Amino acid sequence: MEIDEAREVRTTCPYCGVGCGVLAKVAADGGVTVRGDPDHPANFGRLCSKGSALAETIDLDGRLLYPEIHGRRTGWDEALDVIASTFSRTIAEHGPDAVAFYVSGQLLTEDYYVANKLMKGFIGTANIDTNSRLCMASSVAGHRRAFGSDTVPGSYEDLELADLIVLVGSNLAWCHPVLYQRIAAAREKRPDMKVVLIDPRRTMTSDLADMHLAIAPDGDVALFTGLLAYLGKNDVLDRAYIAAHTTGFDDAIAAASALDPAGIAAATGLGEDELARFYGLFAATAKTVTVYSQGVNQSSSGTNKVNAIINCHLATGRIGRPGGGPFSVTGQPNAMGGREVGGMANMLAAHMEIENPGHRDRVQRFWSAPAVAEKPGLKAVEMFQAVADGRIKALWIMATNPVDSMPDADAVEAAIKACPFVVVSDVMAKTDTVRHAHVRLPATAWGEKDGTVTNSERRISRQRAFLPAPGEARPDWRMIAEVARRMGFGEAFSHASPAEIFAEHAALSAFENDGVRDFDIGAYAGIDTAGYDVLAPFQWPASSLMEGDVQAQKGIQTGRTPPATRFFANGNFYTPDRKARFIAIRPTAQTRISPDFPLVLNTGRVRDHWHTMTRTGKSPRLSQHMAEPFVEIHPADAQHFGIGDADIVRVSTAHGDVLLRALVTARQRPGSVFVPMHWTDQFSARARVDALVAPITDAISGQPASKNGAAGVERFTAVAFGFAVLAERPASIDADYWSLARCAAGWRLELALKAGRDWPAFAASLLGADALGETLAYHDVAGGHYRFARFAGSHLAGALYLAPKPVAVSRSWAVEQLNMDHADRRGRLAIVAGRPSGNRVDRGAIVCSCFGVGANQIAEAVRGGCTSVEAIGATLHAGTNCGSCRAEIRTIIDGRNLQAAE
Ligand SMILES: Nc1nc2c(c(=O)[nH]1)N[C@H]1C(S)=C(S)[C@@H](COP(=O)(O)OP(=O)(O)OC[C@H]3O[C@@H](n4cnc5c(=O)[nH]c(N)nc54)[C@H](O)[C@@H]3O)O[C@H]1N2
Ligand SMILES: Nc1nc2c(c(=O)[nH]1)N[C@H]1C(S)=C(S)[C@@H](COP(=O)(O)OP(=O)(O)OC[C@H]3O[C@@H](n4cnc5c(=O)[nH]c(N)nc54)[C@H](O)[C@@H]3O)O[C@H]1N2
Ligand code: SF4
Ligand SMILES: [Mo]
Repeated sequence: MEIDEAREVRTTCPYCGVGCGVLAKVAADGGVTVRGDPDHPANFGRLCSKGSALAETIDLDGRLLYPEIHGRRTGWDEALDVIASTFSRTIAEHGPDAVAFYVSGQLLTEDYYVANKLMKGFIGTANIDTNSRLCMASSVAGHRRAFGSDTVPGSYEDLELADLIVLVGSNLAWCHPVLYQRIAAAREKRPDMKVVLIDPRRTMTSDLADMHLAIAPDGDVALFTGLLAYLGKNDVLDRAYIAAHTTGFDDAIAAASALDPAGIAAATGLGEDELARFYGLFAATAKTVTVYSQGVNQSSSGTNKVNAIINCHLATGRIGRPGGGPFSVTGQPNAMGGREVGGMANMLAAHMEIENPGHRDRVQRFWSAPAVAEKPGLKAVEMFQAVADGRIKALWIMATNPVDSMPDADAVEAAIKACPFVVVSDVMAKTDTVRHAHVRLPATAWGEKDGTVTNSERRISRQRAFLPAPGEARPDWRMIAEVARRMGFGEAFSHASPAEIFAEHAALSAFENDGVRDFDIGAYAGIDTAGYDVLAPFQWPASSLMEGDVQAQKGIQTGRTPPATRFFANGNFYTPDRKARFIAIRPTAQTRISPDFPLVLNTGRVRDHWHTMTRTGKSPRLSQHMAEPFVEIHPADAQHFGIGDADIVRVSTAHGDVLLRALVTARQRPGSVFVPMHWTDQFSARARVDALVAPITDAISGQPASKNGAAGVERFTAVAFGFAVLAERPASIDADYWSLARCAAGWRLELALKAGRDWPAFAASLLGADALGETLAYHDVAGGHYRFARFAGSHLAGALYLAPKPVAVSRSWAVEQLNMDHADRRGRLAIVAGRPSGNRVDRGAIVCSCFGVGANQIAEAVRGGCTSVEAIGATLHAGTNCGSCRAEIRTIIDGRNLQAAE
């Protein structure tokens, strides 16, 4: 690929479903810079902390660069031949249901389209499922039940136009930060706008909320059926809309009236007065958007939660209107694109239904396919169970890391290990899943590949390459098409470029559509390579009848914003009678705790890490915010279980156990603990949270209930705690608990050990033993303290601090020492002492990752008179770039003010 060094390339962020536009530039020295695209209608120039740090994640360190068979480097031909022949032989011997693909919402639409076409149309089974099953399946199922199609009705603009935003099970401040910022900016202009947050935890998103309802786990069905009953009782209904465009209202109201206010209060864990306030606010505010995410989807009642929310919007006619509607925000950059191509086991391409013979026939004719799958395939959890019991004998995993992210992850790992043939395509050489692959295929990564993604508001944007493919890495679609060709399906997989695949996808969306299917981008069916190269972000629908609009959408390139599209303000749903369905739902209790496992286990995300950390774990900036796997526990529970802040805790369930750092905080709901999903065996000794999660799923959507498990906690009795900074990553770490994180000039390491060691030998195993370098050590045998530092010339090669209690050394200070010159002996002694000497400040835990500003500096500025986030920004720069840390800065200011008032 030719790279034009002077040019900024317009592309799209590869992280969350907000789908922000990014401008990437490669300098003459190869250095990459990124900034937000001011013309992209998702972000208008903003980027969050993860997007801003993209340039730190694209080095080739740890990349998989060549195909491998059984760990041996090989050529593409051999690898592809082995895959094609093994899949063909397995199908011939055991039938098409004996093979499967497990794919990802991080594939580009073109990759996803080809994978789905091969499996459903040519291999002839629907055994292709995706990590979107763990993510969006309940929203898809809820949409299809209510609307007859998987349609997100609204647009981001609605978040700015609303008078009330209800955030349900969504930590928007950390997981969709640019949407959060758009809401914050809108509210600055219109202070009357209200925000309600419904989450068992008081997350950073509560910073924006006028009301936080700390709901009991899975209390949402009771809350929203209660709301529907309230709307009915108080006659806050749009009767004309209900009559003209819906069916099933009476049954839904009858079911919703099952609980009286006291029953709703009991089921939701909320007070009757707060419930009345929330219901009153919802009833009184016509322009309401209800945004929901994994607190809704990842539940055994996930689909019912979605429909309980949609019922309230249908009853009030608040759907498809500017500032009004239910809004399922998507997680992955291409969760929506995957749904469009039908990448789930129970869907067909272009929003058609696998159970519908007419749809199957249409897709079969369009593809000239030999064998379109006739029944839904296995959903993710069932798929890995089928791998475990031998029904699936050949598996291809693409762009996802199920050994870490699937529930009952140890069982999933065992299934993959036992499977006769496993292919993994990934960008990294070492992940917890890649390590078990028989064939490893190197994929091109973000910045190296071309294609499209669809964001939460149905906006399709281009990802564009600005870097050459490294080693022999190839785009995913090409690997799949090559295997298809070798299996004898060459004609249907002869695409020469992603542009050709996109054109085919667009043509299928319009094929015999006539307005009966929501997903229609027929206006792009004739797109050629030149058109694809300059394709501006556009929202669907964009049918061939809307060519004029397509011209208008090109306005983006010239800075004009295209009009937002919305569905359903005037009905026209995609059910046979074009009416929406109310779903009659009765709340059911979902308590899983027991005397052995007395706490609710809730799992989710942190601000600066992405999933299994294969990319964000490379960024020193992003790795400083939360540098360790942790368990959030309420002070009352911590006291009850004898756990102190910063202790190591063993969290266990019926499925497995992990070791995590205790983070005692009143923001956590009593009776529940929260564990982030990000840490893997690559970064910690034993912190894969999905090893704890039961494979319980929603009966309708098949989505795992990853947020309401049952767990026990126990203090891990360590004789020694340790902290180290290291210039090089150690080859192995012999400790019961360890956790590694990248920092600017190396690594930082946390340790805990059950038994003592020969400490000098232990230090040498971590820091190496360069005979030429200088070492300084301090050993207080009686007190149990040992400190060790090794220098290479005037540089610090590493420092290790061991203590009988959690080590109190300032992390941010120690990390900085790796960067500094230590010719001065006093400075060297200060390192062994673990204390900043004279002029070196301790910044404290890093809050602002863009400018590396720590909590101590912010607290100091507050003491010095800064009373607002703006004042902190003016003094320290913190919070003035991406803005992702502004809520945390405000929390520090409020905390200080509280202390001052006491
Ligand atoms: N920083 C960051 N951002 C991301 C990602 C990432 O890995 N890191 N991943 C992306 C992806 S793929 C996704 S799917 C999204 C997810 O985005 P979110 O859904 O916002 O993130 P989570 O942290 O999984 O869960 C959200 C909240 O649900 C709450 N919750 C738990 N149980 C319940 C319940 O019963 N009811 C209610 N109402 N709430 C409950 C949790 O306490 C948690 O705060 O984020 C995307 N953005
Ligand atoms: N307990 C618990 N578990 C969860 C969740 C939770 O909240 N709690 N959330 C669930 C949700 S919502 C999601 S979305 C999943 C996410 O879970 P995963 O999909 O397993 O997580 P990622 O780390 O994003 O994995 C993506 C993989 O693809 C690789 N990759 C990156 N780019 C490319 C590419 O272009 N091509 C190829 N072939 N590979 C690439 C990366 O290196 C990485 O190994 O986790 C789910 N699991
Ligand atoms: S909000 Fe952040 S992570 Fe999400 S797309 Fe935008 S820049 Fe990327
Ligand atoms: Mo997700």
